[in-house]
Amino acid sequence: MRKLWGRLTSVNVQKAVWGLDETGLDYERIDAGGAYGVVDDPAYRALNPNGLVPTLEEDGFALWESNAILRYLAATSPALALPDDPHARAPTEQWLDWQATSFTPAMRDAFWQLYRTADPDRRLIENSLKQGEAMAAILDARLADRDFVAGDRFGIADIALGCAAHRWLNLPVNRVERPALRRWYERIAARPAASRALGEPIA
Ligand SMILES: N[C@@H](CCC(=O)N[C@@H](CS)C(=O)NCC(=O)O)C(=O)O
Repeated sequence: MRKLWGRLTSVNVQKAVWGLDETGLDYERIDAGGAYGVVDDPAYRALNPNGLVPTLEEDGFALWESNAILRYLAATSPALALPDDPHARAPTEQWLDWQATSFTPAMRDAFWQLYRTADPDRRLIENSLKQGEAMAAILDARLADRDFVAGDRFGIADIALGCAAHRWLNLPVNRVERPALRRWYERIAARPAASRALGEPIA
């Protein structure tokens, strides 16, 4: 049986859940991480030495890193298949990396200070929100004249960035309104396969 390890309040687990739900594959999700623990058990560390979630496990095959899981699902499931042509495929790779290295790190301090810190540091929050706005402006501009982040159909870049946008748009702060980003988010969030991933509070 295919297993996905990870609590649904993790944005990285949400990406894997959404991806799996788009494929229609059967899987069992097992709560792990945060208050659920599990991630320090030797058996879990043998699957994922980082002690982080998510981890996908399939008959002796274990895969961690949420965007690697999305790429794997795209490689193995027609529903999420990427184009073979390098030019057609490259934007997906680019936007996946941008999510992981730019957009999500920009908002990380704001999220941690607002949700995971007893005595939040306003300066860290403000600085992080400023960086997050810069990233949101880039994504909004990208979406001004297109329905999906990469290519002409829904794909794994929309999943990765959709989960990041879900967090960004639900932070309890004032944001600049980004109409194209908002329209895209609402369109992809309405997909049936998004409901489990995006149905939980963000923390
Ligand atoms: N780059 C990794 C990051 C994984 C990660 O940081 N996961 C967090 C949750 S979002 C985690 O496991 N935190 C510890 C915990 O939940 O116990 C990925 O994309 O999968």
